[in-house]
Amino acid sequence: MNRSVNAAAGGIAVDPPDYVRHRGIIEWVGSVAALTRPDRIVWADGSQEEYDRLCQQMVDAGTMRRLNPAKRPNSYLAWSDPDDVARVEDRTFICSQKQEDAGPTNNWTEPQAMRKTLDGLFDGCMRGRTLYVVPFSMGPLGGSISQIGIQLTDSPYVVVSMQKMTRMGRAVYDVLGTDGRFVPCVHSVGAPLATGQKDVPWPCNKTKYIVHFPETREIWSYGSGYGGNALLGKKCFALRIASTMGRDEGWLAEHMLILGVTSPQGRKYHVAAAFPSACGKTNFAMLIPPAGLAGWKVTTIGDDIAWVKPNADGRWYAINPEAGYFGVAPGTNEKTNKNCMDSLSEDVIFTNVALTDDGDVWWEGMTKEPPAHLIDWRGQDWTPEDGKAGRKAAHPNARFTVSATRNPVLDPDWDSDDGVPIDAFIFGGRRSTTVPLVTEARSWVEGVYMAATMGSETTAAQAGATGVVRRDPFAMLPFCGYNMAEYFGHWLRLGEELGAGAKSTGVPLPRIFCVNWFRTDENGKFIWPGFGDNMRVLEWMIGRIEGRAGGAENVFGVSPRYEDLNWTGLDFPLELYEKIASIDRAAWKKELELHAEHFEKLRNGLPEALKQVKARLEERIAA
Ligand code: SAT
Ligand code: MN
Repeated sequence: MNRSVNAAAGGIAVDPPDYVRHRGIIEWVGSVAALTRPDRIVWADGSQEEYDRLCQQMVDAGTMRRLNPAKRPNSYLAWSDPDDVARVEDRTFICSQKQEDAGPTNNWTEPQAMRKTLDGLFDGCMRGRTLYVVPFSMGPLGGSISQIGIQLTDSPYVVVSMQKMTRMGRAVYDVLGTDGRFVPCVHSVGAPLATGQKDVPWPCNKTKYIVHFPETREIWSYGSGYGGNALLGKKCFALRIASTMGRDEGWLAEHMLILGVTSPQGRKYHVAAAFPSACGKTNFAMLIPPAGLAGWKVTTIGDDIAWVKPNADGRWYAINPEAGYFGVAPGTNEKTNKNCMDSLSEDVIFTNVALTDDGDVWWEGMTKEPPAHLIDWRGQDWTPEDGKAGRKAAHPNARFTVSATRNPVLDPDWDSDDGVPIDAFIFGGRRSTTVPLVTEARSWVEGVYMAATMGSETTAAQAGATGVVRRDPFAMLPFCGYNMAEYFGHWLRLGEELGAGAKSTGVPLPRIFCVNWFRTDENGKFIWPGFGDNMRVLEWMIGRIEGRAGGAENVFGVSPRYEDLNWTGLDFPLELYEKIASIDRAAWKKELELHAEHFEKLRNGLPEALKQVKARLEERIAA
């Protein structure tokens, strides 16, 4: 068998290990090797030995440095190319057969034309490099909601990152057997090496393409080694391809954290919450309740992505398809997220943070006072004077990559095969004005409307300008693999189906809440303390679910009055609360005009029910 495959691979030895019995995979690897021409093929097995060996290899090559083992055991720091620091949304494509299936929010190219472009780019692109075959499971191996992918990559940084971020390794082939379904993911940094050419620490290419073929469930990524551009299990598979699978198969792939919250009475609930990138999902998922709310407990199931499946028992079960966290480092500290800092004490890959003189890491916001001297993420000397002049020591989108099992508040069910039942969905954008602290939707349709019209100010997680308000429906704008209007319809339909089913099962639909932690005062300072104090909002939500928390109806739904929130241990006077809870009619008139523009853009296939909600809101605001 190997000989014919090797011939098909253009003479490169494919040599699959004995435990790979899936002919389709072997042939596919051969065909990609024939196109990309790597020097060799390595079948990654996910072992510790492999991880250590690749890290050592990258240390030798200058891609990573080992941190001081006395300070940060088994940890590494990588600095990327300054042009490869975030997801590239304008280089991300959904290549469905028909343009209307990608919809107006996605870049689209006709699939045959894109394949031609990719063939050109990938032709010989791995010369001088190793092609790694990386098998991974999104979700527990063999779990009822899980899916399998195989990533081919010429980046060892990606291989070790995938080992932290997914269930990666040879056991995946046992689940696949001889013919199991997998999503093929092809990735190259796009930097072939001529014979004798010296490599650079972070190879990448100015030309970047992050391409999805939703009908054939394929991913091709070229030119970047960073984050969601390169760790293809994450946004490309678990959101863009999986959202399309979910549309076809009746489930949801969402940009949501999942947390467990246990009341002082010992009742446990599960909440899934959607926020755009770099808006504190990891902090919310690891929240430590403030002293005044002792007795409440929050545990993490996931920090970025949720796959949610309605079940015959009338409930919605969710898993975290990932196995690690690729979180934003800047701003994280012992106060804002102690659990996260504890997770980062050892066995971490840091990217684009600063290096201290004693071989540890530092980033803006990690400590009040910066160290007297650092090497910044570009490898240059840095002192607090540079900081005052506005030069950051860590890139604002600097990240840590760490296994979920390092999290001290990891939920005992985080790895459960069938997921956890969801009691509420939360949607939150980053808005310095207009949107109040928290509102509960009156109905499923109004909740879907809130999520569908959500706006958020952009962050460093995406290349381009920051702080610009854009519509980011369901926090899925860069991640929905099909027509956004149709996606709204999918949410409405699932709600209808389960809502109808609720009559027989007696299980109500999950509640929908909309939140905004980010209102600012005249000086641009956040008014709401956020972080642990978000527990106050969570407590109110649980109170609503249990039917005991009060609230007042406004134009959008139900929000807590000042007295409906638990203020124990926090000095937050009514006049401040009014600043973050108020609804300014003039601002909302403007906001609804933006909703109108947004709906106009999405008019093809926009569900009638959402237009009706909008008309009702306009009437209420005018009244
Ligand atoms: O770079 S990632 O896409 O993985 C992170 C994010 O934007 O949420
Ligand atoms: Mn994310």
